[in-house]
Amino acid sequence: MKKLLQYSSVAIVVSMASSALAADISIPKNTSEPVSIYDFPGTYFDSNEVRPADGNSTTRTIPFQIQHLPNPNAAFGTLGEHAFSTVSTQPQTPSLQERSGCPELGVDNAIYASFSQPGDIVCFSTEVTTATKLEGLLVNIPQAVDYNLYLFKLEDDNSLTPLDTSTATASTSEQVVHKVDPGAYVLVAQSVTGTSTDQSIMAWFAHTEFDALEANDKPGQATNLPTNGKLTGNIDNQNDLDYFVYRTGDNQSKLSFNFAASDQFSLELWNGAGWTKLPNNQLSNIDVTPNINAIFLVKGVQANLPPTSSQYSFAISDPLSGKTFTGLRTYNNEVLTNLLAPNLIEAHQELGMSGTVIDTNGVPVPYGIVSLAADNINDPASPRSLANEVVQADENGKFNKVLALPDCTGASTTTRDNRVTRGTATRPELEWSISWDKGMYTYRAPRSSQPVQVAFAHICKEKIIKSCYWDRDFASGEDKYICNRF
Ligand SMILES: [Ca+2]
Ligand SMILES: [Ca+2]
Repeated sequence: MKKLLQYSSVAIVVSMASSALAADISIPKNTSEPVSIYDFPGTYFDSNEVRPADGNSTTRTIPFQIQHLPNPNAAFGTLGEHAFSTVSTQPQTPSLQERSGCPELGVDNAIYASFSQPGDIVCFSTEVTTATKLEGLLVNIPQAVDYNLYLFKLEDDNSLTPLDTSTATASTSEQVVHKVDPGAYVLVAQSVTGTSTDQSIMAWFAHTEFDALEANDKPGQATNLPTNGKLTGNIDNQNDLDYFVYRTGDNQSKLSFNFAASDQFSLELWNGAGWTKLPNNQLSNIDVTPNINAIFLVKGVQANLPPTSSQYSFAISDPLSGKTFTGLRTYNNEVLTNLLAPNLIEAHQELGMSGTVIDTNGVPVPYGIVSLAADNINDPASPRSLANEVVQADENGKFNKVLALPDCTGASTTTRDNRVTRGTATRPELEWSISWDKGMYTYRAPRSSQPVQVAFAHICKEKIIKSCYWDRDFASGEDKYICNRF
């Protein structure tokens, strides 16, 4: 029953409470230090509501009866009967306990664990049948001792693959979390230094209603946020913590985000010494420096926990990372003749400009900054500004803004008829005199190498100068062509 773990370096004898069973289990010796939130610099957000760094060390309550480990010999007694059966010719499938050296204990169970000397191990195993976020806890760790906690997958060849480790040195609790597929898993607690007669409590939990971003319950498991994007998640149990890390880019100076959630959810930002509470359902734009990690934490509000079916949405971006656009639509809703030229937008006082701003990867930029402009280009060498607006897109990178255009007199005057060939009294042929300026509208993203620029007609005045129609004299049967000039 030799178990070889990845990175195995030291073999340690497993000894379980009242156990005659022993197996050699190798604990990975040189596991990397757990990622601590203290390793991260802070990000400043202007707020008075800051929670101290250690305010998160809530005492974990175990919501079920704590057992003593079952006697492992019982399993062998059962096996012995089968082994001596003369009827059975089937090879016996080894039990989880035989395969792992650790007694079986279903998820959502807790036991008392005690260690008589450094090196002692307490462990148990289980079979998981559905995809689950598996959480292991070791709590009530006495003062002046150091215990560690490990979660393993028990492979088909009975080797153990480490999934998560918790090796804090001066903590009263250790936690391991991993999202697992159906299979066999083993939770191992080991005494590292010190001895105590006090019992600790060891438990594991199966959380099945987890979101796609799990497992991210510890800083070292933080979900990487995209430069630009929107994520949704939930709180899958009262102790669920969702850590997120946002890495700012080489040239990034601004960070925009919005946490769309009910007041049953809470979003915090690590400031280097504590957790700053951030507002829900409010767009925030903050200053950042390039190449830093901003750490966000989503929690359920303990006094008013959200159900697992309730979602939060977190949109975040570098608002100055827009490169170009998709779905541009420029429009005018005024009543104008549109007689100057096909496909030429005419605008008198209003020019609507809309689209989606996207980054170099083609991803929409939530809250992306976009510059919209309209210019008079009667003299193309010296454009004159008609309107200029900087707008911020919505959480999907979409924007829609109507620019207000000023009055004008018109450098060009064009005469056009209204495309009616044989006018009637109710639908006469009209001749329009249109005074207008040459205009150019511009969509510009912060990282545009070339802005989108299109000509339009800035209409100053449209006036009917002649109206003609055919009028029938029913007495004579003659048609008369009648024109009015204005
Ligand atoms: Ca979650
Ligand atoms: Ca989580």
